[in-house]
Amino acid sequence: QGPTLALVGATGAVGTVMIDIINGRESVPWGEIRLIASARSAGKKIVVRGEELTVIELKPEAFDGVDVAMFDVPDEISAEWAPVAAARGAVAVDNSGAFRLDDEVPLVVPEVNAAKTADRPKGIIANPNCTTLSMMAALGALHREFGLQELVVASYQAASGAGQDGIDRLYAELEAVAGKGLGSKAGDVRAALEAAGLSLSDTPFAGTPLALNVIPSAGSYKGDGWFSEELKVRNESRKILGIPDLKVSATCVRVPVVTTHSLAVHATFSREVTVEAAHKVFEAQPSIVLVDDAENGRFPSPAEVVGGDPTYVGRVRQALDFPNTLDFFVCGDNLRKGAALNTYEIAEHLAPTLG
Ligand code: 2RA
Repeated sequence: QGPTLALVGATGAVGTVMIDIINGRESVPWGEIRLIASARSAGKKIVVRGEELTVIELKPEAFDGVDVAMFDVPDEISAEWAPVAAARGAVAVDNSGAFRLDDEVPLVVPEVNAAKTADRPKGIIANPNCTTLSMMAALGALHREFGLQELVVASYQAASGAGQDGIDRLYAELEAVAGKGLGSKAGDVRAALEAAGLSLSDTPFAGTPLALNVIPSAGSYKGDGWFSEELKVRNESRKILGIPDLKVSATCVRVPVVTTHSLAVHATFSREVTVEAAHKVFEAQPSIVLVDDAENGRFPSPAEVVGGDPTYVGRVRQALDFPNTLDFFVCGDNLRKGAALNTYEIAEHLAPTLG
């Protein structure tokens, strides 16, 4: 017998990946595993580690006897129910945005700041947004060695960041434009989508075609020119790395990729960093795979690494005019390390301390 693990949102997109991760583990530290979802999904049967489990409805009693409750649900559901789980004695590990910037809730990436899991006055631990997470293993490792001072990033975010609707929309758009020789005349992609009945007024992508395009808008507009994804990169990076005044500027862009976010990172350190030294740091970090032989066409790209657990790093360069600055490119599966995997790794880290 080990501690009891609950998964809230077991039937959602990230919940499904979570079950896949649990099923793929060689061994798990849990006794009971409990699946929880909305009344609509309660009663569904899902096989977890060879055992058919029945999804139970989200109610306060569902948390009785639970040691760790992982939440993969929208912000407002987490905001209401993570405190309920905590009040019933569980540690809530929350993948929504509801608590990430709460001073009494640690924001954790285990390979960067696992020790923070012990300091959880609300009984809640938050999982970062997938865009921030995709670069944290790499930045955390570099920061430990060289002291990060400034961070400028551009993201290339996959359609699945907008959930299943985002994936469905991308596939539908690709089908509508395929084989028509479009993309050389302003507005021709938009016209083809509209002709195919794909209205641009209800797309998850800012009213803009994603097929044959890139969109410099991710998340919701927050004023002064900034989108929520850009502010999350800034605020969450500062909190995870423990550098409250870190200088950060981000531009977040949606690209026609199904799953796996990428980021071009321009990171400045307190001392000179060579490519060789950076390679050594990346090679010593077990959750990073270094794919860096640009001369021979070897670098990470989403379609080549999707479905993988590690953070893939390549194109590592010492910035030509800035000796303390490294440029590099990272890819991370936004549904795995970016969401389900990191949440599960936090739960796994807690397991020996509970039950
Ligand atoms: C996105 N990062 O890619 C968000 C999902 N949480 O839209």
